[in-house]
Amino acid sequence: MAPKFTPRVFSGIQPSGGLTLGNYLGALKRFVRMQDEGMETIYCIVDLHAITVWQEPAKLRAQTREAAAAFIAAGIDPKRSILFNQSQVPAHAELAWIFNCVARVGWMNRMTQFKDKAGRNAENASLGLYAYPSLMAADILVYHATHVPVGEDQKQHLELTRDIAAKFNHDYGVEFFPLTEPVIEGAATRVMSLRDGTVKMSKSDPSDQSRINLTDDADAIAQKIRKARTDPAPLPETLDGLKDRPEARNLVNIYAALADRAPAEVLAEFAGQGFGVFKPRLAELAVAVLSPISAEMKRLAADPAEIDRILGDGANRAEAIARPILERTHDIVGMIRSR
Ligand code: AQP
Repeated sequence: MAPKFTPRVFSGIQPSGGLTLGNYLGALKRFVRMQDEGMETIYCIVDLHAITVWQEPAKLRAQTREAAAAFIAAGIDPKRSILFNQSQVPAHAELAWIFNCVARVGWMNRMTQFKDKAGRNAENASLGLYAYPSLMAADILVYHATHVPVGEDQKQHLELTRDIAAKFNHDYGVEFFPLTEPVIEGAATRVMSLRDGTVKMSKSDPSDQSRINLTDDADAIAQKIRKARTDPAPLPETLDGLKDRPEARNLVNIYAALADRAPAEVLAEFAGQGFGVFKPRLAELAVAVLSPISAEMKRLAADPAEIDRILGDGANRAEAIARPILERTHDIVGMIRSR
C-alpha cells in the first residue's frame, strides 16, 4: 500500500520582476486561501530560478524584497506560513543535482516553457534554464509537499515533478517521494496579456501596458484596462460566445476571479453590454481588490530589514524540514554521511 504523506502545500514565485495580476490570481490568492484553510503552507521566492535569465544583482535584491512584501500584503502570515527565499536553503539545489541524474534529457526536451523562453536562440540559453524543471521538482519534493497551487502554465512542470518522483521511487525500490497534486483552479488560471489575448500576462513582457502590476496605482489600473485590446461586439450570453474572442474572454475571467464568481454569472450580469460599460466596472473592481495590497506593499517596503528578518526566520524553519529529507535521500542513493 502506498504510504500516506501528510498534506503539505509548497509553491513559489520568481523575483524576476514586479508581481502581476496573473501571479496574484493564478497563484498568490490561492496561496492565501490554502493557508487560511489551515493547511501547512511553505512559500518560496525562487531566486535561483530567477537567475536562469540574467538579473542585475541590485534589482534582484529589490525584486526579492518586493515579492516578499507582495506575499505579506496579499495575506500570507509569516507566522502561519513559512516564507523564505530559495537560495538560503541549499537543500533545494542539492536535491536538484540528484534529480538531474534521475530526469531524462528526452523529458526536458519536451518542456514548452524552455522552448518559449529560449526562443530561437536556444544555443545561447543558460544551462540553468534548461534544468529549471528539475530544480522545481526539488523545491517541491525536498518538503514532501503533496499539493502545489500554480497557474495553468506550470502544469507540465508538475507532471515532470511526478515523473521524477515516480522514477526515483522505482529505481531505488522505495516509496519515498509523494506524487504531488497540482492545484490549478478558479476562473483565472491563465491570465492573458492585456495587449494580446493569446499570450500569457507576464512580468517580463517588455510592454508595461500588457500587464497590471501589484504596485500600479488606481489611475494606472484604470488606464490599462481602458486601453486593453478588445473587439467591438457586446458581451454574449453564454461562455460559448467567447470561444473565438480571447481578449473578451480574458477580461471576463479576470472579473470573475477578482469577484470570486463564475464567468457564466458575470456574463449573466453583463450580457448585451459593450466594453464601454464593462471596462469601467472591471477597473473599479480591480482597484478595490488591488489598492489595499499595493498600499500595504508600500508600507512594508519602508522597512527592508524587517522583510529580511522574516525571510531569515522562514529559511530556518524551511531548512529544518528539508535537511532531514535530503539526508534520507542521500542514504537511499548510497552516499555515506560521514559527518
Ligand atoms: N498570467 C498568469 N496567469 C495565471 N497564473 C500565472 N502565473 C504566472 N503568470 C500567470 C503563476 O504565478 C506563479 C509564479 O510564476 P513565476 O514567477 O514562477 O514565473 P512564470 O510562470 O514564468 O511567470 P511570469 O510572470 O511570466 O514570470 P517571467 O516573466 O519571469 O517568466 C506560478 O504558479 C505561475 O503559474
